[in-house]
Amino acid sequence: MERTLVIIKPGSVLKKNTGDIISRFEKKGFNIIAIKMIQLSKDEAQSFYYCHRGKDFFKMLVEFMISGPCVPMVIEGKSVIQRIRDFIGATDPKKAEPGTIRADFGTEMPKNAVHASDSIESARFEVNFFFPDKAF
Ligand code: 3AN
Repeated sequence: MERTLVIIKPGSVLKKNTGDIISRFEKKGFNIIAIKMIQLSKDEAQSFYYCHRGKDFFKMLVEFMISGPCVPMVIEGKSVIQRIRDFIGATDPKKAEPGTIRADFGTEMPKNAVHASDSIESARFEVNFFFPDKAF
């Protein structure tokens, strides 16, 4: 069993796609074990994306992530980290496979609808970041 952290990004919340995106995960059979809506501060967004510090898109990414509320959630299941990555599609919505969440709800980077952990290490950090009681 694994846990992974998914964030419905501010652009999706603003466009009122939150319910539709949650529904996609549920209809696929994924188990959401924690969920909340929060407004990230600049410090929090910078800490969450610390691995991208120094990259040319870092400032744009942080500004976007604090532009409105977002909806982080923990999903639990067998091999769920990779399965969720496959399910949401490629980072760039224009390259994401048709039918994936990023293809259907994203526009361009960083407005790619959702975030999902990309490894066990990042999932541990990211789940603990938003939901310390679900740390693993
Ligand atoms: P992923 O979210 O698929 O793991 P990463 O880790 O490469 O992708 O990127 C982290 C976030 O930074 C992504 N959500 C993406 O929207 C944003 N990002 C990545 N590359 C760019 C870019 N060239 N311009 C703007 N935003 C970017």
